[in-house]
Amino acid sequence: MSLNDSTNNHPSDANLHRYGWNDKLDQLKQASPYADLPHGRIAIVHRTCYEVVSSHGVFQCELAGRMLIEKSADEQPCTGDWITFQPFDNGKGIVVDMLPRARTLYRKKNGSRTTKQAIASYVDKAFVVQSLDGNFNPRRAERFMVQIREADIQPVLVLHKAELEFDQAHVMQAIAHLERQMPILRTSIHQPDSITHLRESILPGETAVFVGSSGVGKSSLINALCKSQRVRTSETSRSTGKGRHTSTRRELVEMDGAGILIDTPGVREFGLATDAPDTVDGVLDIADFAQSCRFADCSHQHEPGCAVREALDQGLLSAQVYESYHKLQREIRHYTASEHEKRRQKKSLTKLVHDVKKRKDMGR
Ligand SMILES: Nc1nc2c(ncn2[C@@H]2O[C@H](COP(=O)(O)OP(=O)(O)O)[C@@H](O)[C@H]2O)c(=O)[nH]1
Ligand SMILES: [Mg+2]
Ligand SMILES: [Zn+2]
Repeated sequence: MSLNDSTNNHPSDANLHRYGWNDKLDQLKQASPYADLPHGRIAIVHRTCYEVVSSHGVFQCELAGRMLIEKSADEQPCTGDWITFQPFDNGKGIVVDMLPRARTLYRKKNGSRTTKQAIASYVDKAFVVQSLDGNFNPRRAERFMVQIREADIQPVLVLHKAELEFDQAHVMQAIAHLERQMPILRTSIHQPDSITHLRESILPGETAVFVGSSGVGKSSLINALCKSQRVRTSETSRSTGKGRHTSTRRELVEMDGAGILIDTPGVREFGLATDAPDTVDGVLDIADFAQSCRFADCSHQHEPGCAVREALDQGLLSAQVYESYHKLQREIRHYTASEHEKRRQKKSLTKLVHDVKKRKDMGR
């Protein structure tokens, strides 16, 4: 294939900048052993096939065997990753390398204690969508926010279906601490101004991921931002009145004007996969209190001179947020401990293999 081939409906070289390609990425690529091959961004991950957007069109790629072997599941490319690939004539190709990851959103996989899963990479903003028809849950939002902040991504809380009736005072009071830490938007597909506002919060070349439970309206929001219908939404089933869940994959689309949007299927559980307990202080807005604790390593439980507990007693900090703080800290400690254990086991296995090999060599 001639690499100068370019089909009309595919991004040209310059247009990959709209997908977030920049000088820094270019330098990373030039420093890699595959600098001569074309690069692209993962738009969709199917079971074993990766849809790659490149300046030569969209390619259906498979992973090079070496990448399958050398990389664990969470290290293999996910939506939003930048890769280099060997193209073939028929729009097919092989992913041979991946540029170093940045700003990747992970989560802990359901049912496992430690295995983490990469959700999206090279993300600038993460919109945590909750709908005001019963999905609103500040504890769930906090959990998302911690994981997002930890990845150096800017979190934004989106309270969607805002045209519905809801208890304003209750909602505002429950998110007061989050509101001091991050932007909060209220949106509805029935309120065009709110969609315009949302669109304006995503800058040209930026990548925004939408996360939240199934049925909250993530795909509808993305379609509203794209004008032309881009991703599948669940239409409310007439018989049950509930939305059917249709998104099963993470999908990257270009917003009208500028910006890249990543839709995600709803996740029921968003387990923390982070070992940075300090992030929790920031998100829950208790860092300022914690600074005044008598002991620098105060756990804010039983220590004398704990300014966090004092704030709790004075009603400056809500009991729910205080409890949430300890719950998230416990979860992070568990995750960190099992990661350490995993690493230790891997190390001793490597040593065992090494020792056996050495003994065999000596016996020769
Ligand atoms: N009332 C109301 N319903 C909405 C709004 N946005 C989306 N929906 C409905 O919510 C349901 C789930 O939407 P969908 O975009 O598929 O949610 P997703 O699972 O988060 O992607 C569908 O029936 C939509 O029509 C909104 O602003 N207000
Ligand atoms: Mg969806
Ligand atoms: Zn304290």
